[in-house]
Amino acid sequence: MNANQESPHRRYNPLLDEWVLVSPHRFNRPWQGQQEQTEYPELIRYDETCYLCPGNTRVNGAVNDAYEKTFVFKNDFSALNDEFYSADGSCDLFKAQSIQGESRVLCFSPDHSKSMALLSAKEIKSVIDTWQAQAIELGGKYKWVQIFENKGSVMGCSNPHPHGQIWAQSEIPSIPARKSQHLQNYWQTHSKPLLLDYVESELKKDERIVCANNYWVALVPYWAQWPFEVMLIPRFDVQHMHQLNTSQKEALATIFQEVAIRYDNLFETSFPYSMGWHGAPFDGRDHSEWTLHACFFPPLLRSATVKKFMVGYEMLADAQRDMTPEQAVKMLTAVSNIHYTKSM
Ligand code: H2U
Repeated sequence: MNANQESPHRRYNPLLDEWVLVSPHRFNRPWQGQQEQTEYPELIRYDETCYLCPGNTRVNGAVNDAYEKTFVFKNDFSALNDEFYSADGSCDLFKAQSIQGESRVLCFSPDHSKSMALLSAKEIKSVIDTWQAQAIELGGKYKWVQIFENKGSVMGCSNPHPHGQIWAQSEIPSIPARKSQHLQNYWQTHSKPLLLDYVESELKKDERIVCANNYWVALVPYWAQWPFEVMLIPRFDVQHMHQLNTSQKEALATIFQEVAIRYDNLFETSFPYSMGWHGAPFDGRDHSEWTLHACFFPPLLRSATVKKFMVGYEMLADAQRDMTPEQAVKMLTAVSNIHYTKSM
């Protein structure tokens, strides 16, 4: 039987109790399908037609502050609000639930031409400070605060101005709820947070580390589904964003910037991704099993224009990837940690 590193195999994701099919030999298959537009950084620092630039008027007529660092506003098209839905579907087959919440938009910088990869570590630290303040405020009202960023039109981002979103809600969403359950199961057996054990083992193996500092590790998880998926995991015990101290936030800003720069350098493009934070729910309970962490899910596969599609087998069976996470790490560590537009 042919058994080698290139052979198809499945890898288990203990956070979500699911498998990913790895088929490294498929990476060189020909591609005659859809090509994405290449996105380069925006050139103008202020765009009078942008809904997110300082001082500009948004779609609904509200005027943005003349902000100098970050700016948060209530999403004019909020997915969540404080109304109550009278749910009459309460049987097994037709279950509905009322949900309350708030959706906010967070502009990372007044400079329209920037992205996380182009902001300084100090400017990224201001974003982290804002994430903290939002988590404290919204976590006081809702059980779940989802901080995320969609970057690039291929990820559904509606505007190139550097921004992310914060959705807070009364019910814990499905993915974090599953994660919570599996973190709890691990805690009950091992009396240690799963992700702290995981990051320690990854540091020892040193096969999937993109970069690391005293407080944080960026790695392509063993069970990554997206070609260049990255997790940012702390090397210390922390459950919530708002618990990070100044040194931990400064170190986070530095490593976040390095991940974003390496992403952009990979195909010399403004690298699209969806990124978000997972931490313990705000339900007043002890959540020692949780470790705050960020997940980056970038869609690009083999160039700035060819993306991975999660279709067919992925929709019906399991996620599947062609190159291995180890090959992805080799590519991410081979590129410079200085942004390609600055080294030209
Ligand atoms: P995305 O780029 O990830 O779609 O986020 C931008 C959000 O900004 C989007 O959810 C909101 C949209 O509803 N928005 C406003 O609230 N007001 C506006 O004037 C434009 C966009």
